Amino acid sequence: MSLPQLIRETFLEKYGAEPLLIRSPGRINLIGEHTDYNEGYVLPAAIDKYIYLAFARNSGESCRVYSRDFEQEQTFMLRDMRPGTGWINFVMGVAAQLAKAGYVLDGFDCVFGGDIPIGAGLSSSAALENGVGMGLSTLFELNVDRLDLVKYSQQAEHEFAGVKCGIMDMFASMMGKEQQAIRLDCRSLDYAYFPVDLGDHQWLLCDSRVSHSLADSAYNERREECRQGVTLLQAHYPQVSSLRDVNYAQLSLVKDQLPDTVFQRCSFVIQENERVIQSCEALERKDLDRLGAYLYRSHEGLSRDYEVSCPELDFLVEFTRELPEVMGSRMMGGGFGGCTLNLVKKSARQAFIDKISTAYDKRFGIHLKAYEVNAVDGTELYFQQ
Ligand code: GAF
Repeated sequence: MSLPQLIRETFLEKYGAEPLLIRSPGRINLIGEHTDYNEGYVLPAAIDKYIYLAFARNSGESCRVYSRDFEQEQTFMLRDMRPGTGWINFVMGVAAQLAKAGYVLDGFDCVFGGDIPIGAGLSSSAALENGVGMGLSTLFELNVDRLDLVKYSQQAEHEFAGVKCGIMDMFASMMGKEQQAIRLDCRSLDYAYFPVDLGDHQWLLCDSRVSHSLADSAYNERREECRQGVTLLQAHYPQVSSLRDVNYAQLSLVKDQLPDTVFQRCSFVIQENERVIQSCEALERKDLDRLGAYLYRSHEGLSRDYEVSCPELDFLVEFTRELPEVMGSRMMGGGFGGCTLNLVKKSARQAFIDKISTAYDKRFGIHLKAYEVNAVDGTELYFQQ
């Protein structure tokens, strides 16, 4: 049975009504890490790993939600939506944002499940939040604008999950397009699509299968360090309102006035922003040498200056450096675990997976997982009777 069928069947079994189905994808990010909350640029794509969500109204004011992956049901009342524990926050958080924006909701039931690996940095939570927003908008005929849904997903993450994330993950999952990456300006939210077709090369994910527990706290800490950087920079450059407004030469001029750590964080973000723009040019020209070099430089910065990598991710990236079939590699997403993104020659794909898996297993005793992913359309109504 396919995944959407399974979700529908589970819904029928548990709640006895015919549901509508939403499909919501995870995302990769080609380059532009930790730039979104600094009002910079990112280059993500929605991928063919999904969460499916089934929804139907019920006649009460309570909402019953069943996670197929966790085999667990949680309920909440619409008149009492407050941060709880675990995955229900991603559902309740979005319902609460819709209610706050004045949309009228009634009781509903929901079943969801998917094949986006959890904790692998592929944004299963953003996919879930977007799926809930789209599902409730469809179910209650609210006609909420897609960009507003993206913002509600982000707010849900801030207020209910406690992670002060940027907008990239939910934007990519909602606005994705087949075969395309999205260059997003996270300040204006202007965006443009870029073909990801790379001829005889492909994108390949290596899942380190580690997820270090400091990820959320360190993420919020990095955000705070960047904010401090902006405040200090404003003393010299009053027109600056985010790191996006500063170039590396300007930053270097005031290096002595900044704490070392703050300088390091700012210097990474400023250079990463430039790499996004340059990577788009390289993609357009199909210049894989250049693109690959930017990936490696991005990883160096994330590891050394932004300090969000970990030994497992560093190993996976370093291992590829001597392999002629790999053009570039870097850690992807928030950091401290999850996947590396690799630009690999298609014909050497399996040999590469074998080599890197053996080496990783030998070094860390962990069985790596490799995922081949394709760029797809964003969150959408999948089925409605
Ligand atoms: C996480 C966040 F959710 C994103 O907003 C982004 O900041 C990313 O880390 C790092 O680029 O996925």
